[in-house]
Amino acid sequence: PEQQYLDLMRTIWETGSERVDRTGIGTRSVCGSMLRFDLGGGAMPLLTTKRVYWKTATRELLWFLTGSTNIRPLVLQGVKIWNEWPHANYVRETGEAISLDAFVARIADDEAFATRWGDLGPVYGKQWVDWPTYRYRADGLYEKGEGINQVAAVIGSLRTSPGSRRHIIEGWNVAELDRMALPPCHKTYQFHVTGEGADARLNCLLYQRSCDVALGLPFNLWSAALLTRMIAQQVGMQPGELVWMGGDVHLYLNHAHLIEEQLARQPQGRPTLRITRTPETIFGYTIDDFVVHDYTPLPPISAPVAV
Ligand code: THF
Repeated sequence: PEQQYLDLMRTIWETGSERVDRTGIGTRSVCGSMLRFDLGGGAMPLLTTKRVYWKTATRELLWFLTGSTNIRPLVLQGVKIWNEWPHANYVRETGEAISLDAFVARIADDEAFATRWGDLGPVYGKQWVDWPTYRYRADGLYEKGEGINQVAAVIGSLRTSPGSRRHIIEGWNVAELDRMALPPCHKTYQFHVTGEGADARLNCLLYQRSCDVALGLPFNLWSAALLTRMIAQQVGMQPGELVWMGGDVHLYLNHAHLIEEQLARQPQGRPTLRITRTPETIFGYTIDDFVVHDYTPLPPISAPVAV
């Protein structure tokens, strides 16, 4: 299964079209790609050709499910993956030349500062569990309605009408894109059920509009598979297949050392995930509920994230 990832990486590196992207770093990019992973038997798309910090990715997913869009809860858990964006925003808006580390320390120490400067806008967490709605009044104006919890709704629809073709969690709220630090990359999750009763299997198709194959995709695959496992557990189904589809699928030019090193490595066995407890709801999981077995990856390969 991991070979698909390595093949994709090689294809982009060897044949991708080179261009300058939003970040100014430059990428090699292809349009459209698909990966498929069987999640049966506890299998997870967890790369072994470099160490992937699956607990970090798991904490991020649990943070999405809380509805939070502020980096502070992540910072307090030592998760650094979203820090660059609020830092860049702070430096741009205030002109203060504060280092990333000093900025992050302030987010941790000063709650009011974090409230003002640690928010990413209405990103994943907000859209997943509290998508805004509007109630139109008789006079033609409208007021704010109840938010929609898409995750809870999908769990409900999987239980009541498993054969539905509308089991969708959508992050791309067109009206709010301009207030997001970054519009969603992994934007649409569609769930699909095959088989019935005790044999029912939950499949997930993720459409990702933009994909940083070297840094982001290992996290994105883990998280999508984990979300599928959690939802399957909640609705009493077996995990089926994860189908990943990418739109602009790219490698950053400053990740060359990572790419060359990783492509020279061989996959190391088949890691599995055990979920040790079934919480009452999808919102009740904690980091300690997840145990990974048989994960003996090759060493991490660090590379800078493009902001
Ligand atoms: N922007 C870009 N350019 N790439 C991305 O992967 C990305 N994301 C999220 C939003 N914007 C993105 C942020 N997710 C790492 C991993 C995921 C991220 C951001 C950064 C990262 O640096 N990973 C390192 C270290 C991990 C750690 O220190 O815990 C790694 O080696 O994996 C993709 O959705």
